[in-house]
Amino acid sequence: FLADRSHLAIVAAKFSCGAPRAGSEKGPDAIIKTGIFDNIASRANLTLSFYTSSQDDAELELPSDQDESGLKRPREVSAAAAHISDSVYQRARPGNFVLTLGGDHSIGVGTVSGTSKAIRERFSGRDLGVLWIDAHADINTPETSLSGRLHGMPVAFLSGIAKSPKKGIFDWLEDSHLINMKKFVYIGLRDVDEAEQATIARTGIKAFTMEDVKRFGIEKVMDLALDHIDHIGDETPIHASYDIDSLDPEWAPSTGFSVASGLSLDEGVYVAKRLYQSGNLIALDLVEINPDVATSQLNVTVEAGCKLIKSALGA
Ligand code: HAR
Ligand code: MN
Ligand code: MN
Ligand code: MN
Repeated sequence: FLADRSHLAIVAAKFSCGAPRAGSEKGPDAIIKTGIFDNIASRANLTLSFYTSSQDDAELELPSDQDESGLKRPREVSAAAAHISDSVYQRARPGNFVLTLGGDHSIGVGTVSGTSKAIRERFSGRDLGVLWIDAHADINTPETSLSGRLHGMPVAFLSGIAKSPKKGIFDWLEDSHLINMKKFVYIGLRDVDEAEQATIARTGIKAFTMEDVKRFGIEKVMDLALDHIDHIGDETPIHASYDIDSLDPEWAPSTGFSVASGLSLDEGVYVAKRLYQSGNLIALDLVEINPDVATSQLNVTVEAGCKLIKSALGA
């Protein structure tokens, strides 16, 4: 196994500044409150460490939340992501498995850049593989985004397709943070903006839409996805960034951008199990659970999230 599975570093990323509506900053506590980690630790003989990074944390000193360059709250989001990036890097560098609980998906700029840098150092220059499981492609740039919201852009910044538009806005991203898009795969797409579709087609990014899942079945899609990331079988380390809205709204109603016809919970769990079985999973994000949306069914969403986490950890 590429990560030390006897220690789990949990990062609670309590941020929602990258999304149009607040609430997902309460996602981490909704998961932690279930007691899932006590169960996992006692059953799997695992030690845990928790780290919380919050937008209310005075220590963070987030800059003011003004809109700029067509972006909503870019300095806040950039500063938070930089902080997360370093937190994840510090934990992944010695070989811990890092689980980050979001938060909106703008924190993905932080999590994936952190493991990317750590993996390059741990394995002398190796590239990270990334599985992005999401209804959305999150690959808008400041120029193409119709919303200006940064949770719709993390993949663009991680790939270098989007550049820092200004000093203080994602100018902390170094080459070692960026990912090789040849080792990047989407699963679950079904709400992709026109400009995003053009970017995916132009750059040849591997994408399995929900149509593909329906046509080929999730088993075949995972075969192809894992094979794409690791086609020479040299054990490419994998970071999975799991947006809960990849699941069908039936299983994940409490999220900001539900899209119909998503993954069933069984399919979502299968994805997580295959990641565990690959032996190459070194980090997992679970993002976009929003306790303020469909609050009466929050337990359904949280239960689904817990199943995904447990499956990816082999618990
Ligand atoms: N594509 C739209 C935009 O850029 C909506 C993005 C919504 N993103 C998430 N995360 N919920 O996947 O604004
Ligand atoms: Mn997303
Ligand atoms: Mn999404
Ligand atoms: Mn193979």
